[in-house]
Amino acid sequence: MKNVLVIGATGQIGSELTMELRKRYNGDIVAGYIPGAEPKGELLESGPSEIVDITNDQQIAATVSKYQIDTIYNLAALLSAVAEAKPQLAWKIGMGGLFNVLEVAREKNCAVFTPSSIGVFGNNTPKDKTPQDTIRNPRTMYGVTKVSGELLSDYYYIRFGVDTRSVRFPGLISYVTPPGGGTTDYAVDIYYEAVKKGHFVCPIAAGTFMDMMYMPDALHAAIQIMEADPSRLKHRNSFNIASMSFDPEIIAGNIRKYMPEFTIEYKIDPLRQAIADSWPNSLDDTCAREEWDWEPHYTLDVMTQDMLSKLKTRFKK
Ligand code: AKB
Repeated sequence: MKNVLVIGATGQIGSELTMELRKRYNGDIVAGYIPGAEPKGELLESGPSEIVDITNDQQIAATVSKYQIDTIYNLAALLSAVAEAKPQLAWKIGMGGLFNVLEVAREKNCAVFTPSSIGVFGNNTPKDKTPQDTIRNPRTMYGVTKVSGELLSDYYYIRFGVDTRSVRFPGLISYVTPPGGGTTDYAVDIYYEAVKKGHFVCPIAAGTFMDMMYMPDALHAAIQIMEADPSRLKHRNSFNIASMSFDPEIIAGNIRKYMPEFTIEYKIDPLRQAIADSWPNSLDDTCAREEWDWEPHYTLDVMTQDMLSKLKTRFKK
């Protein structure tokens, strides 16, 4: 039996990860949410939910005690572009929140998963096949909180033995819950606009390559890393994982394979473009493959077919 608390359960990753964990484990999988972002439908009906504001350590501790939680998935965060608009809040949630989670985990003996991101890298990091262990010098608040979070999570493991583990997510693409305020969001929006309007105004320039991943692979990674044999892990916070790397022209071309009438134009968002330019073109995920058998399953082409078919059904096109 496994009892899991997912903090941020109604967000882009949380809404799908909570359901996946409920399918996999027969304990209590608690959907932690903040007022205004209540779970709905199947997420609400298929298991317990509790108000858990990550900035409130009492709420985290009370929920962990009530359900005898053994694993916390800490998914609360502001994404990169929003974090630049609200850096103080990004720090409060990203670092203050993580500190609260780690303290509760230390006291109540929980394992902790906190996603990191390609955002930990910066302009001085090698751009292609970025290695696992390399320069992490981001110039965004999002990146600063993610690097600091990796260091703090490793500290809690080394100093207190808290079982902290993490992966560096690339841009995540899904048709279920839209992301909010990320730099890689264009790669989700492009599918919605293709289906709704047949046309997309892209905020990221042609030729800008970033790592991306289809959500089923990301969910699989988040679960597999927590189930990995600890004796094989040389790294913990955090592993490079990779699936596909493309620029806007490549994804648009792939959509055109199934919707020949689809068109794209460019209207660059300078903030998002600067962030994208500071991130790697592609990551080297050898350590994840060697230490816990990470392997992605979705290609760009398979993802495009699935995204278009699911969104066409939803929007009845
Ligand atoms: C973002 O664009 O902010 C996120 C990320 C890559 O971490 N999707």
